[in-house]
This record gives sequence, structure tokens and C-alpha cells, in this order.
Amino acid sequence: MIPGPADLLLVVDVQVDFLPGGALPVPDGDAVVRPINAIQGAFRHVALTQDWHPPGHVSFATRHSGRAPYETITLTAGEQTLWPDHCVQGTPGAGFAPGLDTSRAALVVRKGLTPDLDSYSAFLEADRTTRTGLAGALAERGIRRVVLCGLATDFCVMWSALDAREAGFEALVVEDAVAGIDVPSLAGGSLLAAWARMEAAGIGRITVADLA
Ligand code: VGL
Ligand code: ZN
Repeated sequence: MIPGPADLLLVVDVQVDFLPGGALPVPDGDAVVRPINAIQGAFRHVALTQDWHPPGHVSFATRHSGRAPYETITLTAGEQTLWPDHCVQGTPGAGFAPGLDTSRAALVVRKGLTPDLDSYSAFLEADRTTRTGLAGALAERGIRRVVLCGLATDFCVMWSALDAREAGFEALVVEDAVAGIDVPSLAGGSLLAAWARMEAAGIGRITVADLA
């Protein structure tokens, strides 16, 4: 595919805490930086997302006594997987990965700012009602198709892709420019389930080579 004026590259959560050695490391998370830099030039529109939690965020296991990271609990907004403290506003771990080209992004969407609500999606918070404003911003720019890359395939990439579809955009995932967490305690592993769920929602898969 040759991206046109109605295509946007959405670079999801390529942040220090999601890289090996970070607070919530995604296996091979650092491997997405090079392909993402390589494909950005093909797009006229690039947006970045940044997980940006206040200290003591509800998604942190440390907020819930007797709970450990990667367990799932039920909150008013629904099921919540608990995580190590990560991407705390203003900390080095919340910064973009060293080496990630951020120079071409006109929009940076920060999410997960509400203390008692998580937001994997760049469009809709975990209550499934509170909007980030991204859909409106993309519509104003004439975007019709969102091409996703970044971290993590089975959480923020998946939810952002599903909600892009929900908001009326076409959505494609660049399969060699994403990496997943694959929480083993979630029904058969979260990564395979994520690809199946995205396929069922009509989300396509492309590769870096398809954009060359
Ligand atoms: C993410 C878990 C918690 C992600 C963010 O970027 O996929 N995962 N916060
Ligand atoms: Zn988070």
C-alpha cells in the first residue's frame, strides 16, 4: 500500500518503561523502534500515544493490597489487569524510547491520566464512554484509515485498533512493527487472542515491506 492523505500512522506507547529493562518490559519491545522509524516517512500524518499515569494509578498492583502484577481484578469499569508501576507522569520511564523519531508527529495523545480509570485505547478510556478526543482530531484532518504500530500488541495496540474501527476508521496493524506482552494467565495467552479479536473486527495486517 502507498499511504495517502487520508492515512495516519499511530505509534502506540513506544516508551522507556515498555522496553527491556523498563518497569513493564514488553519482550523485544526495543525491536519496534527501527521499523517504526523506517515507515514514518511514508506517512503525511503521524500521531504518537503516551501512557501517562499519575502516581498510585488504579492499574498499579501496588494500589491494591495483597495483589500482584499480572493478576486481574474487577473494578467498576470492568476487568483490570494489574501492572507494575509504569509510565508515571514526568518520569524517565514515561519518556519515548531513545532513538524513536518523534519529529514528524503532529499529535501526541496522552492517556491513562484519570487516577481511577485505565485507558489502553487511544480513543476511549476503560469505562468505554470517556473519549480522548483523538477521533475528532483525526476526522478534522480528513483521516479515514489508521495504521497502527508500537506496544503492546495485546493491550494498547489492540484496543486502539478496535476503537479506531468502532469510531468509523479503517484500521491496519503493521505486524513486524509491534510487540506483545502475552500475559499467560489471561485465557490461553493474550497475544493470540488479540490477533483473533482484531481479525474478527475487520482489522487488517500488513508488514513493513508493504509500505516500502
Ligand atoms: C500498556 C499495559 C499497561 C500498553 C499500557 O501500552 O500496551 N499495557 N499500560
Ligand atoms: Zn499503563
